[in-house]
Amino acid sequence: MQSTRNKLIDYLHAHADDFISGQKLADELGVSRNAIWKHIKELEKDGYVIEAQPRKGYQIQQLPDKMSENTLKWGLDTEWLGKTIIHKPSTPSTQNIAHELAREGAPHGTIVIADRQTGGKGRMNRSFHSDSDEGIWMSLLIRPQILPYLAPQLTLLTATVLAEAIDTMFHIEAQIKWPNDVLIDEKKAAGILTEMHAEQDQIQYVVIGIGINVYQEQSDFHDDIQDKATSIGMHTNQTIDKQTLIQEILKTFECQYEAFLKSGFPEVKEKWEKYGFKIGEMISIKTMQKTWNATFLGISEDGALLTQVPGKEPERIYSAEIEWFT
Ligand code: BTX
Repeated sequence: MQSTRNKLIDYLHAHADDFISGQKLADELGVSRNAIWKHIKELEKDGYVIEAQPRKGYQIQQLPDKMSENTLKWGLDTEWLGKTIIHKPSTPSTQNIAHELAREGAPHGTIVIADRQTGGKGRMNRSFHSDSDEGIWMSLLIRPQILPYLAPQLTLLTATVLAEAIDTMFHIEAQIKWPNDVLIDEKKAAGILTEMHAEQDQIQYVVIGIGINVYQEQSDFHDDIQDKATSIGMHTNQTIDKQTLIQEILKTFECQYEAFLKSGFPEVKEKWEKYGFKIGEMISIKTMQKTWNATFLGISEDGALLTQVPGKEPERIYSAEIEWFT
């Protein structure tokens, strides 16, 4: 259920060109005029700029600079993704909160987002630097009706969503390093961590963690990633509004996810390969058992890395680290 406050923001936003009388707002929202006045005062405390004119009513002028559940929802053009948003100024990891919420039964499409994380997680217990508010750190909780073995395809889908959103909004050519790194100019601008809770043949839920470097300068990155990390801001002169970027990502994700459920992986594969990095080139593949070199052919119709050692049959790799020869 939407709170009165959210309804008020939505209503003022939808009528941002007009002044709306207190009486009209009270009628629309089914509360007293006095309650409307109190909510307006609360919104102003949160940084909303609302003009109030005698006899004309209220008009919203400006959103607060700082991110909140409300500002994220304002203008979010999705059907189900982000209808519930949990925003934290600081937290160890949005993944942890999303898992907790999922276990408590939070709905499909819930988003957890933090200004900064003190214990950002990467894959295989690696850490993901996200201890400043210069990036986007969020987790999407979804409950897909697909078989568990297909879940890795969601990581590939998310990577195409990020590459496409960056491309659409900033005309930056992003690329994807299999399976989950989004690169700009061969350096990592975003990472994805997909975690799943499932039984043999049924997914309970999936949490997709997305970390995007947005405003950092090169010197802002920790020493260990100085030569391999980059941010969107380093590649555009455009002013970047984090909230608009988040909304674009959510909208694109929802759209591609729906298409994926309807038509399966082929469309995702096609998009992924459009952004795929070093397709057709030699790569070094490392698994727990061995390291070898092969040509990177693309991804298979189930999302595996498709490689070929010269003179041998193409091979599908489902889990490995890869390196490129420069
Ligand atoms: P990954 O294991 O592919 O990448 C982690 C590796 O990336 C690190 O070992 C380091 O070398 C490098 N790295 C660390 N921080 C950054 C950074 N800010 N930019 C570029 N490279 C970096 C990628 O894992 C998965 C990242 C998911 C992060 C999101 S943020 C929201 C959610 N919450 C959370 O704790 N994790 C996810």
